[in-house]
Amino acid sequence: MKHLLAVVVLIVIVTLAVGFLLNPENLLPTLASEEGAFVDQLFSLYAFVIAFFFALIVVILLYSTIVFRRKKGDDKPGANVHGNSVLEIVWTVIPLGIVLFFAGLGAVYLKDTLKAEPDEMIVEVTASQWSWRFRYPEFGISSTELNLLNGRQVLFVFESTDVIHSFWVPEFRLKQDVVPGITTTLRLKPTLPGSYKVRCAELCGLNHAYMLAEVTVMEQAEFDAWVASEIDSGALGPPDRGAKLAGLNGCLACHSTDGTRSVGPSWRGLFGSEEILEDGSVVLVDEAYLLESILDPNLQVVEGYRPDLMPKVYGDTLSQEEIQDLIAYIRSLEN
Ligand code: HEC
Ligand SMILES: [Cu+2]
Repeated sequence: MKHLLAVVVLIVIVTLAVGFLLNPENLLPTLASEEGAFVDQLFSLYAFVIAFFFALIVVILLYSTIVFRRKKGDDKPGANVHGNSVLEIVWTVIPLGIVLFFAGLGAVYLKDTLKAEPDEMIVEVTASQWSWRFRYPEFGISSTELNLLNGRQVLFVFESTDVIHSFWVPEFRLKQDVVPGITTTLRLKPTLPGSYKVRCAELCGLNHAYMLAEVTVMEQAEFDAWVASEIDSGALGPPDRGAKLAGLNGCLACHSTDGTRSVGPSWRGLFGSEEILEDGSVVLVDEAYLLESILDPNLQVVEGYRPDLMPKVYGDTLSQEEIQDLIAYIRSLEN
């Protein structure tokens, strides 16, 4: 009886201590979405169940090893135990109950996170190796930044142009795979103004670790000002339009504009320079060469870079005009 009491007290203490250490408030970044609150509640419940089983096993193990260790001179064999049906039933039924309880709770929370609100804002997300693009059909604008309104639910509609990516903003907690060939969705309601980052959570190739996008949760006035400035940028000249297109089409995920080498050659000082190709020949970078490099990247591969990395889709996905704007932009980076 004395031992049982000691063990129970120790189990309670260890459960509370470990449960507290595993608390999501200590482990996860700040919470910035309504749906994320369910995730955190589940997490802290799990943490206490995990802590309890940890305590149950480790306390009994250590207590028995220390308190019931063999006394000096005691050479008798130990008691021969053949099994205990009551104990076996108990340790089957209780965990089963716990698992079923969590399954039920998970279903209830999942239903809540999928619930649509009438004024939700739609954001169409396109993921490519290795960049994110966001289209806001309500305002007719596209951006490489994800700007959201504090307190307004968003319906994300995801598409991938190449491989599987995964949309994840740790502060929002929820995560959604972005799969080529199908459309996936996710609902979220941001609840805390601030700056966060989208991180790709599915290994998607060479620059996966750099597949980030800025997220800003803002109030109405700031959001309206941003929408207005994006709409104004429709009146830009060709090089500035090209600069925007380079971001929106993911070119900048592989090409720098400051001279640093990335997955592909930098665009700084490219125009008018002489480029050495894989077959040893030398070409002058003029408009015709740029056009060809964009439409058919494998025709002339730059020495020291891998062929087949640059997408071959731009002839289909970009208009003539857009390609001319991009060329104008690369040209403007002449020196
Ligand atoms: C996934 C990475 C990736 C993306 C995205 C990408 N490129 Fe490239 N690009 C490369 C690589 C690698 C090379 C070098 C190999 C070659 O010549 O094909 C290259 C080469 C080029 C060249 C020739 C550069 C030189 O030094 O001669 C141009 C021009 C170019 N890309 C334009 C673009 C434009 C415009 C876009 C966006 C519409 C784009 N690229 C998107 C990887 C990429
Ligand atoms: Cu990715």
